[in-house]
Parts: sequence; C-alpha cells; structure tokens
Amino acid sequence: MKLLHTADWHIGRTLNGYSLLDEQKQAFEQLLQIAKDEQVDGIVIAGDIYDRAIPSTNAVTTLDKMLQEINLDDKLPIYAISGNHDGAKRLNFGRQWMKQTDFHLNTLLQEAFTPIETEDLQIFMLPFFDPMDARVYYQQQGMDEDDVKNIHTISQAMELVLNDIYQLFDPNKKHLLISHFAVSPSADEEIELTSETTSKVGGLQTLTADQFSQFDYVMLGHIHTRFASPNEHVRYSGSPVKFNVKEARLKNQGKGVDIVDFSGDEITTEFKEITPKTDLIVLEEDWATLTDPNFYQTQPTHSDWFAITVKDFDRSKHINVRAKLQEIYGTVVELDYENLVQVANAPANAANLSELSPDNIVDQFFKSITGKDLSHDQKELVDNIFVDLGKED
Ligand SMILES: [Mn+2]
Repeated sequence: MKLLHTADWHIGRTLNGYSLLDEQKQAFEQLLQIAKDEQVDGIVIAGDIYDRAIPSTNAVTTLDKMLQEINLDDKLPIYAISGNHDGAKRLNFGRQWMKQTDFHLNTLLQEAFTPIETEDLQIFMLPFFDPMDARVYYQQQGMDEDDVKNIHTISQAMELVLNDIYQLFDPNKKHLLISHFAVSPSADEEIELTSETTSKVGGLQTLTADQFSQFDYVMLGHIHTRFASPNEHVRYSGSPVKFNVKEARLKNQGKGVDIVDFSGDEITTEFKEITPKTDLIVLEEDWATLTDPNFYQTQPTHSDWFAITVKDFDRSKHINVRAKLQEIYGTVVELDYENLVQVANAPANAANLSELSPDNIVDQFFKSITGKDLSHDQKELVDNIFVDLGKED
C-alpha cells in the first residue's frame, strides 16, 4: 500500500488580506498529478483542511471540487481528519455515506477507535482534540470521576487514548496513525511552530515522539514545515503552500508531499516537491537599491509576491512609499522598515505608545507616515470608530 501524505491545506486562508485560493488550487492540481504519477492507493489529509471553523462560501466550493476530483473523478480513497482550525462538528457532515466511496473523514475523538482495515495495514485516524474532549469522552466511557478530573494536559489525555488504541492492534498488520498535534523529538527538545500563534511549545503541554513509538508510521499535520518532523517514522508533510513571510524567509523550504510506501519490509518515504505558481519573495534593502533598475530588473516583478523591508529609511524624504514599490514590484503583501530615521516630532517608539490613548496612537501613526496632523474631520471619524468599538464590547 502506497499513500500520499499531505496536511494543513488551510483552504480560504489569506496573507495580509490577499487571498491564497488561486495558489491553493494550483498546488492541489500538482498534488493530484503526483498522486496519479505515483499510483498511490489513497490520499491522507492530516488536518486543518479549512483555515477556519466557519469557512467562506468560496472556500467551501473550492474544497468540494478538490475532494470530488480526488474521490469521484479519480476514484482515490481519502483519509482525512480535522485539525485545530477546522470546525469538527461542522466538518462531520456526510461521513456515513462518503464512506461508500472510500472517503474516510474523522472529526471526533471517539471515531479514532475504529481503525480502517486494509489487507496489510491498520489505519487509525485521530483528529485534533483537547483535554476537555478527552474528559467528556472518558466520562461517557464510564471512567471513575476522579480519574476523569485528573486529565489536565494533552500529554495525559494522549497517553490514555493511545493505550486504548494499542489494545486494538492486529499483530499481523502494520499500524499507521494519522493525527494533528505538535510533537517534539523528545521531552527536552522544543520545537518551533511556524503554524500557530504560540511560537514555542514545550514541557507538559508537548507530545513527544516516543509516545507514538508503537506505531510503524505516524502522519502528522499542524506544523507547516516537514523539517519539524521528530524522526523518520513520525513525520510532518508540511503545508503545500507558503502561508507567511516567516516561512518565505527560511531558505530551501520547498513545499510538497510525502509518498509513503508500506509494501516492503521497510517503510519508505519520498518527498515530492510542489512548485509555487506565485512565490513569495523577501527583500531587505535600502531605498536606493530597491528603486534601482539594475536591482529590480533581476527580480520576478509583477509575477511573484513581495515582502519588503526598507533599511535605513528616512521617511521625511519620501511619500507614497507603498504605491511606488507596488509600481515597481507588483503585489507587495508586506511592507516594513528597519532602522527607521524618525520624522521630527513623531514620538512613535514603543516605550510611550502604552501611555497614549487609542485615538492618540492613530494620530501619531498618521503623522509618522504622512508627516501631517489629522484634519478635524479625520479626527472626528477616528473618534467615532473608537466610540463604536467601545459599544461592541
Ligand atoms: Mn495548520
């Protein structure tokens, strides 16, 4: 049996307001072609299929079409679970009849205890869950109330879940787990997340690879780079698309999918690259360089996307910086400054920001960008916005 491992599609995601849908569609077409070329027996999507619990209608129709192409047009089985970004209950729709075409979709903890059996493989699909989900589940299973209360961390919850799964092991088959968590190589090695809001995970909150050692192979989602994989049998496929500038900054971060072959004695993994249609280029240069034709003519202007940091910038000498850069480069998804030369009378440093009122911050910001004060009408507009925002709390 040969499977394609992918994860973290995050369909519907935007990058600083720019839709990534076209990029995601393009990556998907490459992914499907790889699946066909490699003649895989199925596609694993290890969570975070959508970017949010309530996806946009555009995201829903896009994903619908993708899944149809895989499962109905190309008759390939799908093994999918929900991640922390997906709405587990919402995504649970239709799974009973989708099974008829080998579209397996698990979104709830209790569904992990029914493996999918193939001739030589047991596939356990464990969606993202939190300690509270585990408490509810074990309470329903009739666990002693005190024991239920003792489930505090994800590590404790996972220990229970995995022990129950191990009881279901068929010794004559290989055992594959599909899941969606941050798993570090060992207890004293922290992993850096490029995917979520927390930049570091560690200690008790972290799962470690040794907890999963009884599985022959673990296909993970959650961390968006395959370089975070804890070891050669506990793997992240990474996302098929670059989602942020931080990721673009890391060199040699080619995106792609894993082809995992279970047929031999040894399980083998082969990475297959997906080439971005629109790449995200990070530039860190001074203004003279950025606006020098000899420099920018070597860049993929007006085709790729740019994240630009202007170094040693004196703002008082330039206006409409973004517009100028967009004229040269095309889409500028992020614009930043390094060693900004301060405009006189613009105390825009972090130390006194905290002492300013919200409307004052807007005032200072406006001044630092344009060199002018807000007009009376503009001030009134800002005031009204903050009054409205106050009402919403
Ligand atoms: Mn994710």
